[in-house]
Amino acid sequence: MIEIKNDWHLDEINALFQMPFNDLLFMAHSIHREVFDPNQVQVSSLLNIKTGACPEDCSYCSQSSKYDTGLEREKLMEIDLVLQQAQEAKDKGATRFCMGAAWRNPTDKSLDKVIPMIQGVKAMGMETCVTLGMLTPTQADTLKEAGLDYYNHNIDTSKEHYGNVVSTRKFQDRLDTLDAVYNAGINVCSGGILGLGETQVDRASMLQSLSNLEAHPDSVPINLLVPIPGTPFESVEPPSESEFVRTIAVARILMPKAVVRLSAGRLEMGEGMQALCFFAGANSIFYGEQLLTTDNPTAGDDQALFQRLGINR
Ligand code: SAM
Ligand code: DTB
Ligand code: SF4
Repeated sequence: MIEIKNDWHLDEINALFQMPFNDLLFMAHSIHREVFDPNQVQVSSLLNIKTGACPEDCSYCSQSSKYDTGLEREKLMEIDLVLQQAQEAKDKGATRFCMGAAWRNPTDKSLDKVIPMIQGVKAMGMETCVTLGMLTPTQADTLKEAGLDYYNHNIDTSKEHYGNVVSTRKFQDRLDTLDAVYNAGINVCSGGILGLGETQVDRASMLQSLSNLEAHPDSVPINLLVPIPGTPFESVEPPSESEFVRTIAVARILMPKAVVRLSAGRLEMGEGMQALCFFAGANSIFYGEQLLTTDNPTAGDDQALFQRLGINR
């Protein structure tokens, strides 16, 4: 019987991180197998519907107005173009379409423009996800009424390290939006980034915050920082490969029923590392040539990878 716990202690999580690698992977994979088909990986496609000029100062992000990253700002995309891209993603095999906007929070007026995009994508038969920044409870209810399936809002790192990464909002602001999304009845997608100069204890603390939410997130993206020239974190030392895989394994153990997404950073990962992540409990990826502003493996490369590993979508 798989036990779902919402009261993980930091010591327990640190102890998981300290286990011998093979023991940790065996434990995580055993849980993974009990809950999921171990050979199935869900695929989501991403589209940035509003690029750049974001007022927040997230030290990892290409879209913050505070750093000169050479990114050209663009207005909110026209709906026809969004739906065309969604159709292309569907034709390539994506089952969920996630639309992102470089906003601190949406205004009610801008939210009104996103709603027909959600409805249009849903009408194509794909699951819908958006990531638009902070939401009020009323805005979350509006999105639920529009039929939104998932809202992505990452806590990014530990509450202790948060102030070293972002200064324009508080960790608690992120939790408040997650509460609003959960209370509206929308599936919660929340995870973080490795490679922000955090310690292993920060990684444990980040996973503790996620696993001790009122309910575990339905989806937990684990991103490897894509270093962006011009941002304060452009040359931060990345975590070792085994440390990244460990984090996936611990996420799987703490949140057995969550879909753990091996998210940004896969272009830097070889076949072996991605295979280990899938073994450790990752069962979703971003699929398609582009993440938000950076590149991702091509759909063809991922199809070939899945074929070599015997993975189905
Ligand atoms: N502006 C909204 C927000 O921050 O909530 C939504 C879009 S934002 C780009 C979505 C998430 O992408 C961030 O929370 C962060 O976890 C991730 N992200 C952004 N830049 C990244 C990078 N360079 N490498 C890895 N993940 C990144
Ligand atoms: C998430 O956890 N990762 C995605 C998605 N949610 C929105 C974003 C990754 C962004 C990588 C850097 C870029 O392309 O700008
Ligand atoms: Fe803005 Fe989101 Fe980038 Fe932060 S992560 S700067 S909120 S687009």
